[in-house]
Amino acid sequence: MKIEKSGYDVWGRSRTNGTKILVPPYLENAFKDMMNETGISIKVLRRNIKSVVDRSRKARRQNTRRFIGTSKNSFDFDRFLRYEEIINFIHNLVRHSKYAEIINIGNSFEGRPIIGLKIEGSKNIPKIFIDAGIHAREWAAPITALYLMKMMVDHEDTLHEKISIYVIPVVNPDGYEYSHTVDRFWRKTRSRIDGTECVGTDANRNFNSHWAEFGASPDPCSDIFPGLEAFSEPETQAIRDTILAIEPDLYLTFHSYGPMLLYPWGFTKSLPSNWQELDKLAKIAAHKLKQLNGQDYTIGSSANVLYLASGASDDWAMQVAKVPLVYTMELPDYGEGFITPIEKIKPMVRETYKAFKVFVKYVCALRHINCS
Ligand code: 0X9
Ligand code: ZN
Repeated sequence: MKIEKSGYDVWGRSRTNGTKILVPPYLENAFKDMMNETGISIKVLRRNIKSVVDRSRKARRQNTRRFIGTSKNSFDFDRFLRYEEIINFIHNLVRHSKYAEIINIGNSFEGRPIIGLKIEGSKNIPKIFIDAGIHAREWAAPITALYLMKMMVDHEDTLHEKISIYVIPVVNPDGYEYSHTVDRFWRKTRSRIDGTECVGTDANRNFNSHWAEFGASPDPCSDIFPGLEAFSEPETQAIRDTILAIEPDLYLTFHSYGPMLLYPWGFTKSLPSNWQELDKLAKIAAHKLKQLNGQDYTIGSSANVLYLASGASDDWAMQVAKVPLVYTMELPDYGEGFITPIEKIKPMVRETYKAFKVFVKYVCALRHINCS
């Protein structure tokens, strides 16, 4: 039986750590029977995930303070933000910056603007493009992107005219909002197609690189439905067009959960020609990630350390857009998968910033620029 089709929710699937599956209560017995029959051993990690969701909701309410319209530092990374708050956060940063500008790269299926921040210098300096929130429920990703934006603005005098950085913190705002308001574990976009009640496409299967070949399901109800065709989603079109226009030296896409620092390919276990460079740089970044809070990032190509899955933004960026350095960063799991405890936000974003600085330094050094 295809697990993706059936009301089960596959969370993390790893060659080394097994697969975590969210089983709805009404399927518990059927699931146990199925695993018994196939001889797969199971371990119940948590009986009632709703209690975890409720707890994190309560914490969010408690930490909701008014920061809109005040100084750029008033949001203290002590809760997750709704999309409107994220937009306000970005506007605030720009208001307090000399160089940062808002970028609007398109609209989501439901019409939300997909916005971000850039600090752009002259043509011949290195460029980094970062996105987050392709997957709705992975809230660790957008909050990390916001922190990087804040740090960029804080250090803008050093960065300006040395490197251009572009950050889109929520690629899939419709899904992100839906994961706040209706279904905490929503993954896909919220696009509708004729002939099915099922909603959404997995944006990270919708890119035109071996589209729909691996790790995808033709069932629109599946969480890994790649869409009816490549780039069917306005969100992936926006990322495609932006990457093609910028031609970055490095593309970093934030997901959760890992911790893993993945490089292409996801469509084959073969490695890209520059895998040694990718691996070496990832190891330097992982060293920094470990230094601060002891996080142990797994490094490798997606297909080798995670699973075969094609049509993802990272593969497309390297294969089609010819971005030389590409990573998917799966931010850490703190025991509850996609529910990052709010007290872990600060350690997570701070350690990620350390790794980000490694990437900045590296792409600058390639062009003999000192960005530290
Ligand atoms: O499956 C994904 O899209 C990513 N993992 S997640 O749990 N965040 O959904 C991993 C994508 C890795 N890259 C490729 N397979 N190309
Ligand atoms: Zn993801």
